[in-house]
Amino acid sequence: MSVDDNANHSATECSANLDPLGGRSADQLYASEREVIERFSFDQQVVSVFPDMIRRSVPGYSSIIEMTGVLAARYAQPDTRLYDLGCSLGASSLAMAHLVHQPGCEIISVDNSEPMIERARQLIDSATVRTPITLHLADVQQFPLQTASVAVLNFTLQFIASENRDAVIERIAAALNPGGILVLSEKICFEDEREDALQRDLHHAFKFNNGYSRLEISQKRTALENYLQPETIERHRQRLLGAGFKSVHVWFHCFNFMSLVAYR
Ligand code: GEK
Repeated sequence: MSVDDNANHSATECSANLDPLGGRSADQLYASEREVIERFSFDQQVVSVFPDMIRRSVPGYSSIIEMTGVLAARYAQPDTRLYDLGCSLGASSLAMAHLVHQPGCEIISVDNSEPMIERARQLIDSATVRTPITLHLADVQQFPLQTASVAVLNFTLQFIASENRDAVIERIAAALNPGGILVLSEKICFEDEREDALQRDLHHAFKFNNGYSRLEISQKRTALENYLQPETIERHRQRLLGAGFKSVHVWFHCFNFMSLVAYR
């Protein structure tokens, strides 16, 4: 069954939108028909509904965040940095901060959206954590990286222009100590066209099931076109190995979303 087979479902039906970041606003940004659909941007409107939006749009989002903390707790090395690049409201940072117990660690969280960082600051200031978090408003493509044991790119690389992705991964590889890891989570595409179409349709069914209407799904897809650019798992693997990571292990995969660990 395709998502188009169920026409009467709408975002307003989704009232259970509590989330680990404390956001309670339902995402209805694309619920009304828009004459002009501008490119998606991480602005104040998006920030105000972001926890609900990402949870209802990314299969396995909560597990990926939780396991980012579990992975960081295993691979963090004393007196090193842990980077959360494209941190949004700091979900991955908080997951790491709760679980990382190694002494002298610091979590450095970077995002280039000012409203995101402002809201993240409020959430992080009100949390009690084991490992401190420092927030930076900056572009991850320029942000200087120092000696680290863990780097996280949870759904961020997909928003960086394809031609700049090698450089971002190379800089992360250079900053990571031997034994360190990169957690990379991304929306992906498939070489085979039919497989690609099927996985995209299943993702739309997931969103539909989470209360997004066909109109919302279609308008959001238009807003993300040419901005969120997915790549195949193979392309990611080649880039990571080319940058000097020793091995790459996909630990989560659902439809056209995956998360991998790259070992330095
Ligand atoms: C989470 N990791 O909750 N430099 C810095 N930040 C950027 C850049 C850039 N060049 N490009 C995009 N961003 C988070 C979710 S959301 C994913 C990450 C999504 C930021 C952008 O401002 C946004 O906050 C984030 O990357 C992507 O686990 O919304 O699909």
